Amino acid sequence: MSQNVPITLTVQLLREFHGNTQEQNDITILYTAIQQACKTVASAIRTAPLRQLTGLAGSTNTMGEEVKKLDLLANDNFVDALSNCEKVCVMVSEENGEIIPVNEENINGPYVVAFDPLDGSSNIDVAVPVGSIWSIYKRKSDPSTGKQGSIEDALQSGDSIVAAGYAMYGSCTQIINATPKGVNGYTLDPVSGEFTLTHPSMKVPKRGSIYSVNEGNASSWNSYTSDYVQTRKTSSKPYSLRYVGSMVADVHRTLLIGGIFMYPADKKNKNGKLRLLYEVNPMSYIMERAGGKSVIGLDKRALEHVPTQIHERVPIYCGSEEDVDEVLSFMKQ
Ligand code: AHM
Ligand code: MG
Repeated sequence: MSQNVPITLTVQLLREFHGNTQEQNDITILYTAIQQACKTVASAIRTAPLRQLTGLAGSTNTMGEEVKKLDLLANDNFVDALSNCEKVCVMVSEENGEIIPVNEENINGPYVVAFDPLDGSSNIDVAVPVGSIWSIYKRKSDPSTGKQGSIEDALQSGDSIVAAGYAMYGSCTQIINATPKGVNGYTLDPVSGEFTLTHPSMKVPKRGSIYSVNEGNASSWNSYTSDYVQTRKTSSKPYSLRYVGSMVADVHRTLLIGGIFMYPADKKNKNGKLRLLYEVNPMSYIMERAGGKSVIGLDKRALEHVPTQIHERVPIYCGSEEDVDEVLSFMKQ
């Protein structure tokens, strides 16, 4: 009698990186660290009001944003887990102004990880879904030199991503992860403590019926964004507007049921609000691997853009292929 044996994220990664034993070993270990950090953050979020973990930490980060207690907890967990896993030479976090070196004994690590430890901070205290986002790159420098990973290792275009994913701390805890083999979704099983495959081979629908954008910024959008949104609202089959304000939740919905997620440039945010390395690139990589599109401007895929600063911001339009193509047609006009 055959029984369905659950497939864990770890088992799936071993399959996806089969054929290159070193890479398979390194990535699986690196993901053990990521999974550990996600589980700790998920647990802290679920019990935050009981453990006095809601509210502000009383400091601001280098971008002048107020830091929440859970931002710090999440960042510490990601930094500690990745710094000690021996597979990472340098990290970039939304919460740290500079690149984060790893422990001296681990500087030969073959990978660079850029992450937003807790995305959607403004939603933390109202129990709306938030998440963690990451992208993983091979280091550019030679590990045998015995030198720390550097900013040059971190400033790579998204086309160099080896794997990227996000955890969403919502009604359940899920990880969506993309590799060159495709996109798979895993749900944290509270009984086994494992991220278990529940959404195999995810594909974003070719077209959706939802647009997702902070429409409060509409008066300072560029004309093509305004014209596109107006068309979506006044066509014979108007789209619905859904906007959580947590990128993970808005992109997750777009991935599952299609449509478009945007954070355009506006008069206040001249390059948009979202950061390339740890928000735009991982989500764009996931979207493309799932058959969707993600652009930062006319005929410019997000993943092509080579950053010059670790906290560089870019506009983003991502989601279903036909919906992104429609925005591009407005850009061309
Ligand atoms: P954060 O990383 O500081 O939480 O900011 C990023 C968040 C995204 O999750 C979300 O898409 C966006 O900011 C929402 O911004 P706004 O409130 O301007 O609509
Ligand atoms: Mg963020």
